[in-house]
Amino acid sequence: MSFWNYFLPPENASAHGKSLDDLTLYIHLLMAVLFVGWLAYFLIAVFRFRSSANPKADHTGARSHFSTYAEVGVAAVEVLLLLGFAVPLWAKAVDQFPVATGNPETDPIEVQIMAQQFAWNAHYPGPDGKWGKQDVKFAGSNPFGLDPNDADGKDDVTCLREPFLLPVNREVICKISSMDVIHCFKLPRMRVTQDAIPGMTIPVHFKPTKTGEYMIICAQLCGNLHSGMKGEFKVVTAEEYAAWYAEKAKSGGAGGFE
Ligand SMILES: [Cu+2]
Repeated sequence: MSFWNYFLPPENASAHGKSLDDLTLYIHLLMAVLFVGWLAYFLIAVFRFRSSANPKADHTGARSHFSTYAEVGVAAVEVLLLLGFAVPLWAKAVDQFPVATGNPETDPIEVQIMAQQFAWNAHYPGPDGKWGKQDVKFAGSNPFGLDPNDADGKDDVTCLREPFLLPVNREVICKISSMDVIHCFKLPRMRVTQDAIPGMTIPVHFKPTKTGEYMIICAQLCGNLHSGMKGEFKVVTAEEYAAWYAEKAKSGGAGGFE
């Protein structure tokens, strides 16, 4: 690893990650320009208004209206950036949320992610595509509150405190929730960060573009073992994923929580 890698984010492995990395770079460049500009202005002011050249204080100050016009100009540019770019781009990003079309080969993979002190759990609907019934009264036996007697839940795939798998080059929707306190589902190499809030289910989507093993970290201080709240998931080929999913559907499932 080179010296500069310590200052850079980990290598991107998702489809949308490049745009986020570019945005981070542009913001840093803009900040660098502002830093140099303001520093230059500060040095000019310190030199020009030094006490030896201005022995007597000037109580009137600036006489032109330039600063007022500059303020109005800056405000106008900011309104343009917000209404002309930020709001439309955000609306476009929201519209790009992947939707299922009924094709099991290409539909987005949906995974429910349940955070708990201090681990990560994943839940898939299983080969029947139907989520098992969930109720808080079953949360004592499993973090998802899966009903052990529900037929739809028998083939559900659950990964409790163990790595889960995702296929490469396919949209994934993670539905994030928490069973105790506020955590944060952070996948550094997927450029995904979403708070996990008890009582809420918040979807995030991404598309992994490289196979490999990836880390989940908790990005909200959530208790005394927060720093150890790590999880893992693997991005594999479509075939490996299908084989794992079929195998897991046999052994996992809500029936196992009786
Ligand atoms: Cu946490």
